[in-house]
Order: sequence, then structure tokens, then C-alpha cells
Amino acid sequence: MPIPRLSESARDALLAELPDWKLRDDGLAIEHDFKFADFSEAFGFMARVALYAEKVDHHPEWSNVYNRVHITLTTHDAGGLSQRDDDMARAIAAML
Ligand code: H2B
Repeated sequence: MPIPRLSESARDALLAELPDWKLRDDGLAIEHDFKFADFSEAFGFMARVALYAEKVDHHPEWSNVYNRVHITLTTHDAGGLSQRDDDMARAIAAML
């Protein structure tokens, strides 16, 4: 089922409130490169995000190299950003 795209004003408000998240060049996703003390910290964070993602049925695109976790949030069912990405970015901020 298609999901509505986030309005430009909602997107701009999110980026203003969470300034570490950057809009991808195509405007269809937001990205954040997280850096932790070591792999254990990074993987613990990923485990928390993964459990939350399963609970809300919204999944990050991500990669991990040692103590870095790169996360891209977009909604495939919307073809771009949606409220689900807004909610996820805020939830992730609370998991740090
Ligand atoms: N995650 C993301 N990032 N975008 C989606 O559109 C999406 C998802 N859709 N997780 C969900 C799962 C959908 O495929 C299931 C069927 O609800």
C-alpha cells in the first residue's frame, strides 16, 4: 500500500531538529554516519535499532565497518521520505 511522502516543511523541521542527519542529494532519503568507541558499541546500537525496526516494521539501509555505522532512511513504499523515516530518526536519536 502506498505511503504518503513527508511534506517539505516536515522534512525541513526534522533536519533542523536532528542536524546530524543530512538529506541525500536526490532528496529521497536522509543519512547519518555514526561513530562509536569500538565494534561492540556499534553492534549494540545496531541490535537496538534492529529490534525497534522489526517492532515498527520499518527497516534501515545500513552498513557497518568496525566502529562506524552508516544509516540511510527512506521508505520504499513511498518512493522517498515518509513519516516513518521521521519517526525512525527520532527513535534512533533516543537510542544513542
Ligand atoms: N522499510 C522501509 N525502509 N521502507 C518500506 O517501505 C518498508 C520497510 N516496508 N519495511 C515494509 C517493511 C513492508 O515491506 C512490509 C510488507 O510491511
